[in-house]
Order: sequence, then structure tokens, then C-alpha cells
Amino acid sequence: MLEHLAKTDPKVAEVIRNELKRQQQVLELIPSENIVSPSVLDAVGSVLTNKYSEGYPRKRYYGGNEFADQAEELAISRAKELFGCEHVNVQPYSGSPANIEVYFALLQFGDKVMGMSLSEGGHLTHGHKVNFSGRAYHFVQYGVEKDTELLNYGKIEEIAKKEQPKMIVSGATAYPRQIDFKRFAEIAESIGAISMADISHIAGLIVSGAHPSPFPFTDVVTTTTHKTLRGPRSAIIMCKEKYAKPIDKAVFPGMQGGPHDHVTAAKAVCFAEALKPEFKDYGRQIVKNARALGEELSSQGLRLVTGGTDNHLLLVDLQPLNVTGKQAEEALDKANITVNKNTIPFDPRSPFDPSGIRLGTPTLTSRGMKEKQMEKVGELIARACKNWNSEQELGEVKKEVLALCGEFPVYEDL
Ligand code: DSN
Repeated sequence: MLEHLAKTDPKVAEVIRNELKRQQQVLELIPSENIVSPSVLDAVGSVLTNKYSEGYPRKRYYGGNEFADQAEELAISRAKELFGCEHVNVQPYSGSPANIEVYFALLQFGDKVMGMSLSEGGHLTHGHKVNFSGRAYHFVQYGVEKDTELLNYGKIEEIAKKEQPKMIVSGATAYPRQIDFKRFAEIAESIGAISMADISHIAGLIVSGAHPSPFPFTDVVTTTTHKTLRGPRSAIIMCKEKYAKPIDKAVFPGMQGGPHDHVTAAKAVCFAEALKPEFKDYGRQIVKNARALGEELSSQGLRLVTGGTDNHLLLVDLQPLNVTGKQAEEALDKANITVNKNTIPFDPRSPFDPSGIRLGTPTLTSRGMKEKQMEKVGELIARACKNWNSEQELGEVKKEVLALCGEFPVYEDL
């Protein structure tokens, strides 16, 4: 790897080599990350990056698009087969632009929309006040219940009936339980609103049958391709045929210029990989691993928001340990365990140093780890959190982390 770069730009080559080493030597538990296949890396690093293809297959504004068309058509047909959607646009650059493109396509500025609040598990683009979504549209935010920390669909329905939004957005980035997309679609339909599901975090679980699908009832579905789906850093928008035209127009020329053809090709590769039977085993193992990790953490005295998980992630409330999210994240970093600090619902602390950490199993599952290893990982996480200010103890944990990483190597040929 990097044979050319190493000669022409050793500084950047070194940065990349160090990042490779980091990925090989840490237990990566950020739930929105994963390890793509060497084939996805090949496509992302390919000559398709040189091409301009504004427009859509066979309707481009530039010549020379025979092969870019083929890449995009492969991505489209594979995405349709994978998700069972009527229409798909594979050009969005990433998840945030994809969501904004949906709003731009189907709403007028100032329209009322409902979305889950970031502080209770949603996403910036689901209406946070500092985000374009919250500035350009009138978002009404829903959250979880204080006692159960779960979505209350009856309450969401009540808010929808009272507020009469034009669109209801479902989906989350820090909600460890299943989302009832059918219920969301029914609520939207009952008030004549458009239903939109952002399945970015759980797309890989959905195509594996490890989480219920938002298809066929949801009007518009967005997903990133780089989380549980294990593809390149990008996104797609899927929708019912009746929304195809405005969605396509909003992506190009509404928001974007030329699509990133190299990434489109990598998305096609990722979809083909996710269509293989073994991907179903992978998705199911992610959930089994998250459950096993949660059980170990609970038995070590850590409190899990909602008491456990149905998906790929866990939200840990560190308050009983008297350690903050920031302190835990930094301590775990020293022990080569990568997590992110995260607010918990109704967090008394600030997002810069919240009360929780968010953990996910997609990357460790890609490395081949199973329930047995999750027990060990849980034990190491608990040990590091409890001893967050002991350099010596964190050093001991790091030794065990390195040994475990050595047993489950990644990118050995790079
Ligand atoms: N930043 C992503 C996450 O970590 O959940 C969502 O965009």
C-alpha cells in the first residue's frame, strides 16, 4: 500500500500508515464506524475520482461517462435489490446532505417537521437549532420518556396530531432499542404527513433481518453507507416512486454538483457484499455481540440506558461510577479502547462533558469477535472506567487490549 505516496509525500504517507496501525491496535467501539473491505478501498482509491458526471446515467452534462454510468447503474440496481425500495438516488455525498436534500425536495422553508431531539438520541439534521435543518424549517422535537428512556409512540402521535407537521422524521444515532418504523409511517399517514426514516445507524441490521425494515410503508428513507452497512463514507436516498422526481432534482442540480463516481463504485461494491448470505450472519452477530457486551457491563455495575440493547449500540450512564463521559473517553483512549462521550437522555451535564459514553459492536464484529470476546471487552471497559485516573491500571488494560487485537488482525495485507 502507498508505494507511490511514500515516495512523493512521505509525510502524508506516514499519517496514513499511523492511522492504519491505530485501527489495527485499538478496540474500536464507536457505533457509527466500521472496517471496509479491501475491495471497497480499491474502488474509493480508483481513477473514477477523476471524472465529472453531473446529471444522471445517460443524461449527463459531460462526455466520457460510459463507465461512470455503469458504476452508477450497478449501485442503483444493487441498492434496489438489497433494500427492496422503489427508487434510489445514489449520489448524496454523505448522510447530512442526504437529509437536507430530502427536506429541500419535499418541503418549503419554514414548514413544520417533527424529528427526534439530538440530546435524547436523534441527529443534528433532525432539527437541531444550530443545524441548517433547524434554521430553515420549523422543527418540533420529540424525545424519550424520562422513566423508561424509550420512545412513547402514543405521545409522538399526540404531538403529531396537535402540531400537524408536514413531515415526520424517525431514526436515531444514540437509541439502543428497535424503532417501530411502521408505527411512525401510520402516524404520519393519519395526519397526511410524509414519513421519512433515517436508518443510517442500522441499515446493515435491516438488510440482515436483525431489525425491522422501514419498507415498504415509509415514504422516504435515507441511509449512510459507512456504518453497519460497511461501505464507503457516503449516503443514498430511497423513496416511493411518486417522490422520485423531486428527490432527484433536489440532489442534482438542487444541492450538489458532480457525483463522486469513485465512491458510487464503492457503494456498488458494498451493496454486492451486503447481498451475500454471510452478511446476514454478520448483522445478526453485531446484535448478539452488543447484547453480550451489555450483559457484561451490567454485571460490572455499569448502568445501561433503557437497561440494554436491541441493536448495535449501548449507551452507558457513568453517573453511578462518579466518572464523566469525557474522563472515561480519555481514559479508554489511553487503554487503546476507542469510544465517544455522549449525552444520556435528560443529562444534567453538558454535551462537551456529558454523563455517558456510546459503544457499538460493528467494527469488532467485522474483526471476527464474538460473544466470548465481548465478555472480555466489557470487563476491560469497566476496569478502565473504574480506574480512569490510574495510569498504571490503564497501562495494564492496554496490554490486554493489544493481545486481543493481535488475535483478531485487520488489514494484514496492507
Ligand atoms: N456522527 C454520526 C454518529 O456518530 O452517529 C452520525 O452522523
